[in-house]
Amino acid sequence: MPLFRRGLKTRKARSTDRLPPGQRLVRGWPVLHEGSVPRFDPSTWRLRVWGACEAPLALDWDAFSALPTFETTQDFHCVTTWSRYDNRWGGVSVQELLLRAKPRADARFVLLHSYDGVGYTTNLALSDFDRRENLIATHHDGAPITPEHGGPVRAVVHHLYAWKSAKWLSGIELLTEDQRGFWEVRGYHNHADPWLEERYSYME
Ligand SMILES: Nc1nc2c(c(=O)[nH]1)N[C@H]1C(S)=C(S)[C@@H](COP(=O)(O)O)O[C@H]1N2
Ligand SMILES: [Mo]
Repeated sequence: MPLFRRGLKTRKARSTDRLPPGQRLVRGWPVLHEGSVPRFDPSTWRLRVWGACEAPLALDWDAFSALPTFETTQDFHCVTTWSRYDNRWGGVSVQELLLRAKPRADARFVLLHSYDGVGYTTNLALSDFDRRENLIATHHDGAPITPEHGGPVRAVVHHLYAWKSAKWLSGIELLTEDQRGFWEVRGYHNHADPWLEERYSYME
């Protein structure tokens, strides 16, 4: 039995509902990452999908750029407590790639790999990654994603804290067993749902 009748919900309550607990809204777009911004070389970059899949991929820039794209507007929540509303992302659907790579029936997890100097990785359940609104993004608010924001290609998984959205993406590894990524082995939560405030690993 709900404590309050639905009809009593105010407009203010509805907009507050958009901000996950412990977060604050920012107007700009902070830049956050470990290490320095890597140089992108279109002649050597590949987007690889490998591991527990039937048709591993190694797409070069031209092949990746030829894939169908879509746009979606989403909020972005960083575990350091800033949230940015209405990010208009453009890029390739994660599902578009997975359709081609054909994950095996026993694939249950993914580890995303970046081509930066720290070897950033982040892990997700395949069910969190394989969602229609997730992207391998190339555009933000209509413009190509800048290098400091992970351009030209980054992951975007908006329903989890933003550290799951790997910048400078070069690899998607399909796994049968979960394998913690860069922050997940350094005390951050394995799942990272901002609505449940899954910030740190001691909360697991
Ligand atoms: N390769 C890489 N990706 C990364 C990070 C990083 O350090 N390295 N930081 C993550 C974190 S903690 C956040 S909040 C977002 C920040 O994205 P932005 O800098 O575009 O706002 O990128 C995520 N992706
Ligand atoms: Mo973050």
